[in-house]
Amino acid sequence: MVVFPYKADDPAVAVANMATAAAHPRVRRVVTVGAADTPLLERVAEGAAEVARRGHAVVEVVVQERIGDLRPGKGDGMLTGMHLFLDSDEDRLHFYDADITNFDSSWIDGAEEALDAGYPVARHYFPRASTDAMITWLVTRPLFAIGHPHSGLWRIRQPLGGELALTRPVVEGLVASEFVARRSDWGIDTAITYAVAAAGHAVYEHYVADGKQHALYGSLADIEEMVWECFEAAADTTRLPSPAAFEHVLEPDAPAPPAIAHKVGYDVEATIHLLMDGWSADEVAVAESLPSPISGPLLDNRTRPSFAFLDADAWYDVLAEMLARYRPETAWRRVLFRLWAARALAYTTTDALSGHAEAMRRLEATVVGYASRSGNRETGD
Ligand code: GDX
Ligand code: MG
Repeated sequence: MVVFPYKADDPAVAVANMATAAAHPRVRRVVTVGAADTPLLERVAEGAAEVARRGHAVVEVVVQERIGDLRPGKGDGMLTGMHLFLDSDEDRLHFYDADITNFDSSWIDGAEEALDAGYPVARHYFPRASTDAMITWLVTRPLFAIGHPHSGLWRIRQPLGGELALTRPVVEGLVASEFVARRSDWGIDTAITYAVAAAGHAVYEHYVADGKQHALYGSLADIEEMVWECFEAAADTTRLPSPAAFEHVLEPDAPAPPAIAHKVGYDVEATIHLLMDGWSADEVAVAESLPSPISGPLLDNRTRPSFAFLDADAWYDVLAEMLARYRPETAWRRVLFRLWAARALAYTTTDALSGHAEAMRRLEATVVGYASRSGNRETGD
């Protein structure tokens, strides 16, 4: 069974992806789970009816249920997909984002091969521009490394990836997990990654050499909600037990194709304005409550751009402070977003200028360094 969570993407792309999945010989059921407030879902449903007439698979479009207790978002979409799967007699569940424009049968094949080989979890990973995936690189993997330094959790390459395949027992465990079942927002991917590792399942990461082509965002403001929801989910895992050792197979990667290596991930100038504009009194108060090496240069942004202070070491300190003090309230969320945007700018104007391969090497080395720094602190080394 293949599930596509869907919100406001191009309906033609979503329908084409449903058709690709429905034509796959292994696929018996394809479901697009739409957000409740998306008028475009009707267009997807019309296209899906046509796909259903042509192929062997059952093809459906449904509106997501209210399952979690956070913002109703992609998480409710994926959880609805999991419930439908458990109510069916299918034995494997694949998820793919609905907006992938280079989705073909090889994505399903790659995951099926890993499941055939006995892995209960297959995840796709792929080359990305060095300034893309700034939540993965600056939030999720660092927080996993800081919170669970001795676990393999932080080694998972794309812990936020929406492309993965799971066997039935894995889905049963996820639906039964309170931590996962409440995650109706962007935190769902983080929760799934953590819960799969915590359950001890072997994870196979399949490499898609061509990368994933999908709808791009304009400025980093478009993913502000994603930043804090992914932060909150990852921060919550730091209060849970560290996963014990689990098998993790990583298919070897390859140099990024030129189109990806040379792509700029976001608009730098627009992001500088995000950092500087619209400080509320509450945000200033939150920023002032942080230690002075962070609060001083951060608050300078009220009069001039200031982000060079956030090198990798300073970012570790910010994350550690945030883990200790953060509250899921507007002012904290806004300050977290500003700090994250500042760190993204600092990285983009230094490490990212050294070429794709070197920038990726430094990003990976930073995560490894965070795990040793946190691990050494725990053992008092
Ligand atoms: N049902 C439902 N409900 N689907 C949703 C909703 C929602 O409220 N919001 C988004 N989606 C769908 C969307 O249509 C797409 O198929 C998928 O979820 C991902 O959303 P998209 O807007 O394409 O996000 P983006 O920026 O491509 O993020 C993906 O990569 C991130 C990352 O790796 O950094 C996505 O898989 C994220 O979960 C992930 O954090
Ligand atoms: Mg997308």
